[in-house]
Parts: sequence; structure tokens; C-alpha cells
Amino acid sequence: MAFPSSLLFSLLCLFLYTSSSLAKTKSGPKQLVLPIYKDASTLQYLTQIKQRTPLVPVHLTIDLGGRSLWTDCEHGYISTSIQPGGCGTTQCRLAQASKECEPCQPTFPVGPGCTNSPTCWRFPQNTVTRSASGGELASDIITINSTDGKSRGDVVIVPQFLFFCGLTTIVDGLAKGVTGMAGLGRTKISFPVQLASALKLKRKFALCLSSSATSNGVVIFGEGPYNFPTNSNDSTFLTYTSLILNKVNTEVRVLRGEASAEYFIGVKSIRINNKPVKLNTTLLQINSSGYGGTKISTVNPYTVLETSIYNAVIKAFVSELKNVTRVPAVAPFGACFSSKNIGSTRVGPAVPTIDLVMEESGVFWRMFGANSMVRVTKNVMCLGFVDGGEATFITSIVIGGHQVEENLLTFDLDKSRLGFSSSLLLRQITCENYRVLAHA
Ligand SMILES: *[C@@H]1O[C@H](CO)[C@@H](O)[C@H](O)[C@H]1NC(C)=O
Ligand SMILES: *[C@@H]1O[C@H](CO)[C@@H](O)[C@H](O)[C@H]1NC(C)=O
Ligand SMILES: *[C@@H]1O[C@H](CO)[C@@H](O)[C@H](O)[C@H]1NC(C)=O
Ligand SMILES: *[C@@H]1O[C@H](CO)[C@@H](O)[C@H](O)[C@H]1NC(C)=O
Ligand SMILES: CC(=O)N[C@H]1CO[C@H](CO)[C@@H](O)[C@@H]1O
Repeated sequence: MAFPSSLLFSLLCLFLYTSSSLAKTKSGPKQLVLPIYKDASTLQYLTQIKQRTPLVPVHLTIDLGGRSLWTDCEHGYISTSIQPGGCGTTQCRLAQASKECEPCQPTFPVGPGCTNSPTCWRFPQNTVTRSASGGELASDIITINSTDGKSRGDVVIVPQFLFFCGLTTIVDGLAKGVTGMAGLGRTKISFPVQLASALKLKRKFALCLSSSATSNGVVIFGEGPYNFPTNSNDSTFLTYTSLILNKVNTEVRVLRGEASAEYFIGVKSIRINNKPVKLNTTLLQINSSGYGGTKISTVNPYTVLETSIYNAVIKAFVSELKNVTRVPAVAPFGACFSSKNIGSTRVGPAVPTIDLVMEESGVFWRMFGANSMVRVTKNVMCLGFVDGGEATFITSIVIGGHQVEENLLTFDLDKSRLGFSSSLLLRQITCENYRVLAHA
């Protein structure tokens, strides 16, 4: 017997409805968001994810150039879903730890972080204090909030997120309440790369650090546009430069021989008030031992310069700021000024602009007072650059957190390209304008 045509029509509608909503679910989240908080006492940038079974909040220090997620597994790691990475497995190879199938070190208590023998063994590193411990590769559930780029989406579950288990001692030096670090670097198991492969996102993320300890910044994983609540998106105000791969890991001695996970860029000169600063340009290139060059780091609160570059920058800056009284330096800074004669603008104190001139013709990253100056007392502000020392330098220019606050940075790992906005304050917006996505 034939169906009445009206019933057939309803069934068809139901089918269409179901398949379109299925398609919608299948396409998955477009972007994932983590709020970033600035810790006022350590100046570290922190985030929080949920991990383990049962899920608990885990507070982490963000490390832009960090290799992976690592957490303290020696104390307080309770989970029924943690699994060892396993020696000789695909995961272990992804973590570039295949050469590290070793029994765990005798100092490591048996438990999470030391489950089999041999183990997929590695060296999670606290890049703030430059200390490392041994630790096993493991995986566990994490959850992160998603967004469609406009409003808050569902909580996304990643069932087997790889991380390294470290000893409690390497947490020393991180902000209060923090039990590990979230590495966003150029490896196969960093946050952006693992999330991209688990959820079929683009290997791309945006970072916006807030300058205030009372408002949030954000990291957004996945393809843009990264929308501000205003009618603009990143495509309207980003400038691009190539990301450079440093083939030598200079951060951790035990990992020498591997490529660096850090984000290097090609700075070819520095201009202050549009005038070139005389520098030894050899130092701006990365040499075959991995020394020299320029990277961006969120674990350095302020930009660190190799001594000869530092001296040249201070000299040029001071001579351009003639009408202002220099006052005794306040550590860790070397050039401090009475703020009495320094005017204020939308982009911070009215001081000479500092441009990082990139290798691409006509491309430069301009820093205004909000990013170059640090107020240390009511009447004193300092140029927020630190002398890295001649004897101990590895990377000539390490662009620190203060210098990228209230700037939007996008990292495209497939195109190996950095997008940078310069100060968002110029456009009368701040990183906190993403708060809708990170909270609410
Ligand atoms: C995810 O969003 C919910 C609100 O929908 C919030 O309570 C929770 O803290 C967020 N999770 C993280 C890790 O930010
Ligand atoms: C980004 O903003 C520009 C200018 O407002 C607009 O023309 C463009 O369509 C936007 N792009 C996306 C992908 O929303
Ligand atoms: C420039 O720096 C390089 C690398 O440290 C050094 O070998 C060279 O002597 C320096 N040149 C000058 C003129 O100081
Ligand atoms: C790279 O630079 C460092 C620091 O100046 C130096 O010690 C090292 O010898 C250089 N390596 C090469 C291969 O030139
Ligand atoms: C008070 C005053 O004149 N301040 C100026 C000092 O010089 C800087 C840099 O040239 C100007 O931006 C200030 O306005």
C-alpha cells in the first residue's frame, strides 16, 4: 500500500532535518579557547584546563615555545583514565622520545609517570627556572571550551591528550597553584598541534596577552577569523612575517640535536624614532650552533637583549628622549626616567617608537610606550628591556611578555607565518575584548 503523500512529505522533512543537524555536529568545533590570566607576583601567564577522571581543573603556566603539556604526577595526580605512552609506540615517536626507552630513574616513585619498564622517557622542562626532571609520556582526558568564533560553544573532550609526567620539584618557581606548563611550540605534541589532529582544526592559533592581572587574555586554537566584538577581525589589521625554524635546540642541553620548538622571526634591524640603531647584524642571524636570532617568549616577562644590542638600544632611546630626566636605574632595568615630562597617549607613555624591522621588505613591528615602558613607581618609568649578558647569551633578542601584551599574534604552523597587530590600543580595543569567548 502506498503512503499518503503528506506523510511521505513529513518523513522527507524529518530526514532532511536530521541529516542537516547531523552534518552540523559532524563538522565539529571551529575554534577552542583558553582564557589567560597574568599572575601579578610572578608575571607568568596562566591558563586552566580540565584533565583526568574525575575531571579536575589544572592550572598551567603558558609557554609559547614549550614542547608539550607537562604536569606534576608525583603528588596529587589521581585519575582512572591516565595511560602510559608506552615504549616504541606511535605516541612515543610523536613525542620524539623514541630514543628514550629507558627504565624510569630510581628517584621517580612508581605510579603515574613511572609505570612500565622500559618507559617512554623524556625531560619535561620548567622553562621559567630552566630545570628539568625525567618523566614518562602519558595520556589522559582533557576538556576545553569551544566557540564558533562568535559565541560560546560546547565543552570539547579530547580523550587521549599526550603530556609528560614530571616530578614535583620541577614545579618550583611557577606561580602559586600551578602544577605544570602548557607548551604551544613547534612540536608534534604541543597544544595547537595535538588539538588540531584530534579535532581536525587548522594548525593555527591566536595569542592575545592582557597587560592587567585583573582582566583576561586568550589563546584561540583553529582557523580564524579571530573576531573582536567590534566589527573588525584579524584580517583587517595583521601584518605578516615568516616564522623561522631554529634547527638546533638551545634551550635544553639533553635535547641538543633536535630542532628548537620556539618561534623565531627574522628581525634584520631596529629603528628608534625611525632612525636605525647601529648593531652587530651577525647577532641577528641564527648561526649553525643555534645561537643568535630573535624569538618570542611568554616565559620572559620583559624583552632580553644580548649586551651589545642592549647598550646600543638604550643609548639610542635615551638620546631620542632628550627632554626627559633620566633617574637612577631600578633593577632589572637599565634606563629609567622621571615620568613627570612624559606625556600620555592612547598607546601609552609618549616616548620614541621602537621598530623591529623584518627581513621582508617594508615590514616592521612597531612598539609604542605601552609595550616599551614599565612604570616602577608613581614618578618613575623604565625602558622595559633587560640586559641578557654577553657571556650567557644564546638568543640575541628574546621578545618578552610585556612587549606583546595587548597585541594580537597569530601563529600559522602550516604556512610558517606570524601575524602581528602592533598595539590593539591604537584601535581602542584590548585582549580583554575576547572575554565574551573566554568567559561569560
Ligand atoms: C568552560 O565554560 C564554562 C561555562 O560554560 C566555565 O564554567 C568553565 O570554567 C570553562 N572552562 C574552562 C577550562 O575555562
Ligand atoms: C573581516 O572583516 C572585514 C572588514 O570588516 C570583512 O570585510 C571580512 O568579511 C571579515 N572576514 C571574515 C572572514 O569575517
Ligand atoms: C659580531 O658578533 C659576532 C658573533 O658574536 C662576532 O663574532 C663578531 O666579532 C662581532 N663583530 C663585531 C664587529 O663586533
Ligand atoms: C655561534 O655563536 C656562538 C655565540 O657567539 C658561538 O659560541 C659559536 O661558536 C657560534 N657557532 C658557530 C658555528 O659559529
Ligand atoms: C613634555 C614633552 O615635551 N615631552 C616630549 C618629550 O619627547 C618625546 C619624544 O620626542 C615626546 O613624545 C614628548 O611629547
